[in-house]
Amino acid sequence: MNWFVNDRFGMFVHWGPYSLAARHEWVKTREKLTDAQYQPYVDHFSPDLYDPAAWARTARAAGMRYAVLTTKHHDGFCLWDSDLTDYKAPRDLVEPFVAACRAEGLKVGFYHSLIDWHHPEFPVDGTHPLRDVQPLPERDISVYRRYLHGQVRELLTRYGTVDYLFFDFSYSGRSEWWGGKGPEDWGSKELLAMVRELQPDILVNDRLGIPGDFVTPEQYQPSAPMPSPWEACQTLNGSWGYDRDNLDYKSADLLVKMLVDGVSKGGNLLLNVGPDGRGRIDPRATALLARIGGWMELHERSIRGCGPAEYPAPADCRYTRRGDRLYLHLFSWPLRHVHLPGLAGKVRYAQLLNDASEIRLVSTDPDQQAQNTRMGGQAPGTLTLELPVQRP
Ligand code: FUL
Repeated sequence: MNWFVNDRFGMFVHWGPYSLAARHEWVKTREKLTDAQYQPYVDHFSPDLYDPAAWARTARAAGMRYAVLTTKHHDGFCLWDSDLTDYKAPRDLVEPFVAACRAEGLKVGFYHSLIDWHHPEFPVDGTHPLRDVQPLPERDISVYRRYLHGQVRELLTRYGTVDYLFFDFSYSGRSEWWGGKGPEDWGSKELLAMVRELQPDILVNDRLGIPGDFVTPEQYQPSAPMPSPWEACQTLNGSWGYDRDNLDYKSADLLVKMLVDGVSKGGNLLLNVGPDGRGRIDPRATALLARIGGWMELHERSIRGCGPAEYPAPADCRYTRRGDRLYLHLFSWPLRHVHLPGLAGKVRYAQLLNDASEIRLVSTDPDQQAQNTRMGGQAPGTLTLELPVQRP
């Protein structure tokens, strides 16, 4: 867990034939496409601009310290040269990804879909593109289960150390629509045991339907610290796969706030990019990551190795803490003063992180503070900071 809770920030990469459709990675099932209708994207998946070194540099410059690639998404298409299927990229795309991550000092992560809309023995459920085709011959999930285990074995024995594995996903509740697939269907216990045997130090997520090393809130920020290590995965624009006409991008400001918010509650952020069909990360995404990187350059110390603080943060603020350093993040900039309950007498020195300039402590004396009406009669024990005239 050490690297994971220290690094805090990683890059998720969703990439595959759906990137050519360019309208969300679930396109095959959303539009109920048959294999034949999906095949043009497979046939034309020939990413001539694939440059994983550039991806890794982009991640590193954004302040990310690990990267997670979709080895296979729900469409079943494999990005590596699997011996177990021909439904795969014309060359191994995973190997150069791993090499590029290592060269940039990024930890290596694989995403691997449990769901497979291509495998002939994967049962048709409510999420399957063929859900309305009747009748379909019975399917035998034990055949698929063997295939799944075999492919995970390939991934964990061919590329040296793999630091992280994101399985996706088991169903809970709403079982009629989801088909109720879970741990027995995937052979989760055996699969996890094999993973741990092949890669003893690997971190595995919770989506096998049995406990893993960390939990994975998806596209939301938990409202409070969670009992186990966690990582929120978030999109830039609501889609994981390249979604050309979706212009609904989050701002860099919001993305930084999401990172800070997560760390203040003891969590990581896995932020997604969806490269296009040629292998390039969309310039709109690159620009956002560069802006996050600019912030990280100056504020990394308030993220890396940090976690929650025991003090209640004032409205629209977050604390992150590492040892005896407390970092206060102001999500909106108040007029000149910020009041910090419970901190009077506890802070020796305060400074702005971006330029190391001193922040004056207005009063650290609890008695004096209680009478200080100029500061709006703050509760005893409140520390008041005097902020710069202008937001830096
Ligand atoms: C979900 C998947 O269905 C999405 O396509 C995406 O991969 C996300 C990270 O997990 O469950």
